[in-house]
Amino acid sequence: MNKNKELARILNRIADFLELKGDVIYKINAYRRAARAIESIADDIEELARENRLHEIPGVGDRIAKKIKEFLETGTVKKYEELKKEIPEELAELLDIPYLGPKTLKLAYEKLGVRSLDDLKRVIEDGSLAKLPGMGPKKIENIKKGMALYTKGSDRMLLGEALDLAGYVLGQISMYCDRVQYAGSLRRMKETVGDIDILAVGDGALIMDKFTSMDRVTEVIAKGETKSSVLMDNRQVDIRVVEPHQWGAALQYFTGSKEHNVHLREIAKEKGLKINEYGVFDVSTGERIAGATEEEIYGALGLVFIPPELREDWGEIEAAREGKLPKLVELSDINGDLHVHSNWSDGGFSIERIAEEALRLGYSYVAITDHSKSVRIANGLDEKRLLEQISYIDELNRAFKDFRILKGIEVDILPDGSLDLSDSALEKLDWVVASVHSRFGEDATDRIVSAIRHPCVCCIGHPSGRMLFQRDGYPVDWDVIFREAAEHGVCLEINAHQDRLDLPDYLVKRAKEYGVKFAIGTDAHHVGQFWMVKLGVGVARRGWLTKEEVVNCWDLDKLMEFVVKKRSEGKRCR
Ligand code: DGT
Ligand code: CA
Ligand code: CA
Ligand code: ZN
Repeated sequence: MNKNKELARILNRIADFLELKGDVIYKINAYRRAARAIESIADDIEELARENRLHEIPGVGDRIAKKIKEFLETGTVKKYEELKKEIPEELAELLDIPYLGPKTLKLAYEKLGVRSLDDLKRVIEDGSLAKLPGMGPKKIENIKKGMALYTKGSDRMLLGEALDLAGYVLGQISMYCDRVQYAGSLRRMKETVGDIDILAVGDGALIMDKFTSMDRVTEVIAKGETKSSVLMDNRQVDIRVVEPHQWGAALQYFTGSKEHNVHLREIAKEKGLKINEYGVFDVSTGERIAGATEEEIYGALGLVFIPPELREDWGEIEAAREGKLPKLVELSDINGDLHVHSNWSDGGFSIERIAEEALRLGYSYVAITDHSKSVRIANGLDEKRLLEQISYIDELNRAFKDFRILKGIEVDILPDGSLDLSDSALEKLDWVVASVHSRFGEDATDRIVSAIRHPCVCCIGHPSGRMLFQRDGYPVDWDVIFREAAEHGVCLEINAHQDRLDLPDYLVKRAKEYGVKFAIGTDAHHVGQFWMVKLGVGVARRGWLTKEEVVNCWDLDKLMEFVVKKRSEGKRCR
């Protein structure tokens, strides 16, 4: 486990323990916020500490900075060790189960002696949990749902996590390989990844030695001449060494998906060919006709090259045969980030620092979209502070040429569908993201439709509300939302944060059919999180999007025209 993750885990555990003890909520949230930031920043925590920059991390004040230093010096945190003695660790782990709050868990622990997942299953099945005060059938149903999510979640990892692991492995072994690349669901940029599949060409014995002796390896599951598997951070990483003339065939086969490959095999069969991880062969003569590159493989089947993100058998093979594959959006097409939080709400960085980072990335704009007032734990902006922020940004913008900080907000969509700030305030902004942050159990269609019809709204933030491994989204009639968004010229966000990836890929593809436009936003709370835009582009590509359909590939003028048009048409409709 790397240092950032290990530290984040400890801080989260402290929060869990405090929660079980019923400590005050602001203290608990402080640990969680710091943990979240540390886990997702690209910077190495040791380096930040060495450079005396710990305070730049959101949520890290003096108290937590002290704990971080303690951890870096001693490998642990005293407070954590003390708490561990008071509360069984296994119990704290159960707090990771969605929909199972600390109050319920505490009760179950004290009254029914629940200390483990098995205990919890037992008290649900024998009905004793349902008999505790405050427990109803709905609550029990939710806990069951949470347990299913929890057990499902634990054997897969987030895409961001997988990229990090694979990046580490390639960094360790690429100098010993003639060729090396990751395949599998990771290459397809799937939102979660089971295990990591790596392919290499070169001296097998040497590569296997280096691969199995990397620092972060905790267990060698298998070590052979052409295939090995190890565990790192409790995740499996497989490697295969192949011959150069098989490279394309192996890469194609192990990239998958299985469904895509099955369909390809059918096509091969129709043509009297056979396809496997070694190549494409003529069945009647046994002659090998392709294998060195993926282009060759697809070509032999009468298809153009299909980008990995499309290989799900969602129609890409038919499209490739007809020459109708879309030209997919690329990371280099992105001109700006449209969802960023500053230290005016719950972000860790000043607007100046965010602008500096956006410039460094070559962006032409960045939207500051802090929370609005009803999101209290995030220190959301009321009208007065928003107006202050607006003049502040106007001032900063004077210094730039060919770059603009967009005045924005992530305004809350209230339960009745109205927005958390007045029209007169919203009209002063360049970019308004409207998001649902409450009542996740209730159908949100009407709320979102009201927001779409509001003249000032440019974008619906994290439209489904789901959090990977944590909670399902609220129920929504997607066809209604897609139709309305297309009709009123409102973007749906592809929230690129690794915990969200919302709108999910398959819904992006469906929405595209309605003519909806999309905005990719990282939801960064720290400049070290801007890299997640890559994940958002992955989702966009999996949803078959071109750069014309992603508004942050547009230049600033075109983007602002889109906003102005929506605003004037929206007003006419009212
Ligand atoms: P994951 O690891 O669960 O996120 O998903 P993948 O897609 O990486 O699946 P994995 O690791 O089991 O296998 C990697 C690729 O190998 C998979 O995408 C396609 C190929 N593959 C594995 N098993 C089969 C199979 O039974 N038939 C075919 N045609 N391909 C397979
Ligand atoms: Ca895999
Ligand atoms: Ca695998
Ligand atoms: Zn939000």
